[in-house]
Amino acid sequence: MSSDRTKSAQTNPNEGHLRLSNASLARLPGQIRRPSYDRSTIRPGIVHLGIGAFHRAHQAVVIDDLLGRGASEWGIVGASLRSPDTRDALVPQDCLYTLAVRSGAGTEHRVIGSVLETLVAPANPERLLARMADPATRIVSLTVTEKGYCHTPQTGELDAQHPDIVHDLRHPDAPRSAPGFIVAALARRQTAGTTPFTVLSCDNLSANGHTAKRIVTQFAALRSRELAQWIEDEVAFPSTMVDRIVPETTEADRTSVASALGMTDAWPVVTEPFTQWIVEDCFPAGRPDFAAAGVQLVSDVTPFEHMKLRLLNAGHSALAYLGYLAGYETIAATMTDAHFVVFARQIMEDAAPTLAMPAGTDLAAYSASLLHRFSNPALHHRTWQIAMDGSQKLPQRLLAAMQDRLRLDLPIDTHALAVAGWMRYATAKDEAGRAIDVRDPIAAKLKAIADSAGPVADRLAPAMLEVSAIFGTLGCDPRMRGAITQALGRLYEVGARQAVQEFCAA
Ligand code: CS2
Repeated sequence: MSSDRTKSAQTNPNEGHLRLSNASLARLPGQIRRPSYDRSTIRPGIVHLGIGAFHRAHQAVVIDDLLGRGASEWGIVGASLRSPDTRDALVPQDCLYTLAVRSGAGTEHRVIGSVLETLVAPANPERLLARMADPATRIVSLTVTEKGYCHTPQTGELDAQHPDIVHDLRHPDAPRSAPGFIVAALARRQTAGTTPFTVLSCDNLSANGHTAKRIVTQFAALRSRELAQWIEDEVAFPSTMVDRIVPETTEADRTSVASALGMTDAWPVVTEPFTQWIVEDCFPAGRPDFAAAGVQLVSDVTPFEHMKLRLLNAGHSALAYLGYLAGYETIAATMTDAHFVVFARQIMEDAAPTLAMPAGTDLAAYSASLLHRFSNPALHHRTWQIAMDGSQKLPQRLLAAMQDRLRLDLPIDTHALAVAGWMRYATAKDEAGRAIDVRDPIAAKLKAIADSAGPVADRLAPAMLEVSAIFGTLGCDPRMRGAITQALGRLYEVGARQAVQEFCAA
């Protein structure tokens, strides 16, 4: 999930025009779906950390459906851990917002009412902690992106040197990080004798529940052994697989939503028709009747999570780096190039033997549906947006499959070209020598490596492979070195477009 903070969200488009709100709901055109329930009767039961576009287009829609079926104690309090932009956009409209579902067939608009309150953690950490510690809160869910876990992506362990973790240990009652807030709130509940909430990670991490549990307990142990043990024993961290493509909202989206609504919505979210949520059914503190809203409840989500990370997200990242370098602005534009379609399909085919799916799973059909979704011409999903935070995404999307393929003695050329694409992108210079605005927690380190190696595959690839937080010991494997150096060499010699074309012809 990528950040959807944009400067434009701070402005109030069409100032002076009618604004979406509880009071203006009745003035929406009749065909626009809106909350079917009385919002004033809804009580919060979920605190969500990371209230960006993804949450609002995915989990909050499921909850909106459930509120419509009478689950009135499961409203959402949404918190931003950094920027006030979402709160500033939503509060004047009573936290209502529009979901615009787009496909080639047109756009369907729906107003979502499940978010009851929005908080900004840095502005008032105490208020958020109080909400999380409130016995009415039975689920704390998260979409804080990969880097929000303050972990080492390769190992999944807490990074105890992370500046936010260091800060949160010093200021346990005014934390900054997601683990800091969760541990502080759980500590309060333990002291008060309140049952703990369930922690529901909805980020694209491998084994996201296990990873969240490991990080939260490791952080708690730095505060108190006893607290860590209590969390270990008492707190549930079900894993989930979440899926819906949600590009950043643009000014053009705001304008088109305003014209459909006949009123202004400062921050609508735009998405595709497809949505999927698979959740491990482990909620000792209770949960809404998720299944009634189409959520799949399973006992082990791991195979589905790996399938999605290694087919969808891997395909996305491969298209994002190589597509960006080839000059394509969006995923849909990249997919108009037949060679990139073949390449993305090959990434998926190569990942398939590394998966252990339940009987009856049709990976070929799943891959075909992904290629169809990637081609959705109505979504403006920028390659640049998906390219963000590569250091945090590569391990679970591309490297885990490469490791498994090496173990199975299978070639890794397809994935090597995608990783080489990331390396070239991370140098922060495109094929025409223009600067790339690389967003990544270790962007500066990557650029320094690139600057000292120069644009020479034989030097750059091994130097990048030494970044152990990303590659771990896999970076030392001579087969990795060989395949990635060769792929990067082609990227420097002929450019991404031709390298992909040659790859498909081979
Ligand atoms: C994307 C994901 O930005 C990215 O890295 O790959 O946000 C992707 O769109 C979602 O995981 C789809 O469910």
